[in-house]
Amino acid sequence: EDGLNAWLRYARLPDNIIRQAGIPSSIVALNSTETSPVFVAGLELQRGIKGALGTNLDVAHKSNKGSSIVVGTVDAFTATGGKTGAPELEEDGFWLDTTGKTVQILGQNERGALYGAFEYLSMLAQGNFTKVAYATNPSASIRWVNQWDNMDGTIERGYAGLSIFFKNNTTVANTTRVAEYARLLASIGINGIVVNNVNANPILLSDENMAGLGKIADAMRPWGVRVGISLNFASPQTLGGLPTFDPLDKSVVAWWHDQTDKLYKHVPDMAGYLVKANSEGQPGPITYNRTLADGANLFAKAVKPYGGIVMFRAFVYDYQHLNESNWKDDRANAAVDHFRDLDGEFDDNIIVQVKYGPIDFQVREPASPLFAHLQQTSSAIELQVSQEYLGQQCHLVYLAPLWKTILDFDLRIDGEKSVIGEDVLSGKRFNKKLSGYAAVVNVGQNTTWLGTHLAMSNLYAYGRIAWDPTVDEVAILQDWTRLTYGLNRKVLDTITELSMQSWVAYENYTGNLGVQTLTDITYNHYGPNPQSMDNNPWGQWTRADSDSIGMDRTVWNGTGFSGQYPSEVAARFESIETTPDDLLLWFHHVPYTHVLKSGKTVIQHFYDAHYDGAETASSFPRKWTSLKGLVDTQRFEEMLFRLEYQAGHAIVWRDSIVQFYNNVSGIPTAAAA
Ligand code: BDP
Repeated sequence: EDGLNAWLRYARLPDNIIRQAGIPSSIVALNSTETSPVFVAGLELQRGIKGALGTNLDVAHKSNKGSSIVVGTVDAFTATGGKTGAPELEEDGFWLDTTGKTVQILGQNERGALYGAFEYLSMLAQGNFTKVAYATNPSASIRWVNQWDNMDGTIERGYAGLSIFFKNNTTVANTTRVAEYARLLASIGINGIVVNNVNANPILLSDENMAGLGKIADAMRPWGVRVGISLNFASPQTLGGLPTFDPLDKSVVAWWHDQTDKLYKHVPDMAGYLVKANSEGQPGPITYNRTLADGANLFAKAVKPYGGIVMFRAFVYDYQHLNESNWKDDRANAAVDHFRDLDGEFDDNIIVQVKYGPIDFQVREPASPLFAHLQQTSSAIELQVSQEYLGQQCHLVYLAPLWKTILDFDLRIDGEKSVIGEDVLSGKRFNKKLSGYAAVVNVGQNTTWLGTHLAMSNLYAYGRIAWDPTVDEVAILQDWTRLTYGLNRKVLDTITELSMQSWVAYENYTGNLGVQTLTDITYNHYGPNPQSMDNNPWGQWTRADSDSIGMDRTVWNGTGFSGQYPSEVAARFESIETTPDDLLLWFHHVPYTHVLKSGKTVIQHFYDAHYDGAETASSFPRKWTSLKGLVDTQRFEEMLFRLEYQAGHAIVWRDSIVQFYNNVSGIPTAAAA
């Protein structure tokens, strides 16, 4: 198996399990045209049941007398006289009832019905025939992925080959993989995708490419996935030939409205725009002394008549002006500094998209404090399924536990419970309809989608978490494992063990105590390079010297970052005593000999953790080898190759970091002393 079917394999279940299934004898997809999600849901049910249970069911479009699996909207079902226990559902939600003669899969809308079909199939494919009757609604309305695909077909921070969307500065003619990707996304409840890189090329707005976007949207629409695009702020000038791209200039406003009108002719249900402005060399409104809100509102007004939205990124910082020798300089402050005073200035169809931590997808970061400042503005979190700083899919790192540290974090805004996933991103805390999730997912042409088989648990987990951030990270990992590798207990236990150890191990061998991932920061973000973590213009600094290490981000003595949190949280991080060990060096600058809560010194923790992490990674190939014969040969061999590589690279990491800090501090390890 080459991985192309990911978790939608529908592999035949063992006969003794199939015998317990008791599946109705037909499928009814209510009121559906051939490109509608309900029709697609009917075909998917047919495909999945044939695959997992070996039974061929017809798909009809009207209710019949016999027992059936009915999929459709609640409205369509009740309009034909159907009786259901479904409660009032929210957008994209569904009701699944397998208790009666008829299995009811009823969505609030067609997309919800499709999600219900996938959920039912997920149960069947895991050999779970329990009778259930429940409704489920997504935690948030925005559940998107962002591709960082370039128009020439390369992918920024992509580790799985070339783009499935673009080639030679235009869109691909064959959209087979695009549709297959949409199917994967739909199966985990993702309802939107931005197809091009945030570092956007204006050429996407050529007539030919707009037509191509139309084809991409056509391929994804049946799966309920709406397409959006990233914009380059300077396009009116670089593509449109105007003398300016000032967002308040009338000709610029007219140009963007015109482009938007044209786009909606090709993609009538376009989800909207994603904008990276005034960051890392990208143009933006600040160039003209306009505010970020002025810039965002321009696009918001253009898409508003079409029901579109604007995802405006909070990842705004100006690396040219960061200065490591200025003790107070701190890139972590940038997002709140830029957006704090703009709360209330954004149109209501704008969502500020905030990276989970204040720096940049590091192995450990505190949650972004910006969520506490966006009270009148909608917000979404940006996660990264692509493991840019986290081993680039050459290392197994199951990311759900990392994401949960952020999503489960209580910001205590105004002294009230304000858990990021449950309260803030759900829109409940500040009463927002638009809010949610975006994840950078750089799938490519490789048949494994992400470059390696086990990395796909991250994509799966992302969708499940965006649907319900309170979900258990082990439970979803195990659903994924059964769907991807079958029901064997040993396979399940081994993949669970490896995955659940993987983030901890990676943190141990790459950067401890909140010091950040000690990787090469200059460009490729891969492999150990602790010396690059100081004296660089990107503001990712450890501030290590011969006696001490860590960024002092306190208000009383440091960069003031801890003061960006609501008072209860700020007080906790302000003091060394109440800062947890795993974020100590994020918030404080301490001697290497500082004693942690664990009783170890900082430097000894560094040494030990690097040995522990490398040791754990070195056990991965051995444990995986025990699955020989239980996992098909191709996926077994390809994964073993990666895990062996990881075990070796973890030693490179261990020795580089240990030696580096041994040289810098002059302190031998306790074992050597
Ligand atoms: C950094 C990446 C860079 C992205 C940037 C962003 O290294 O390639 O363009 O984030 O998110 O992590 O805009």
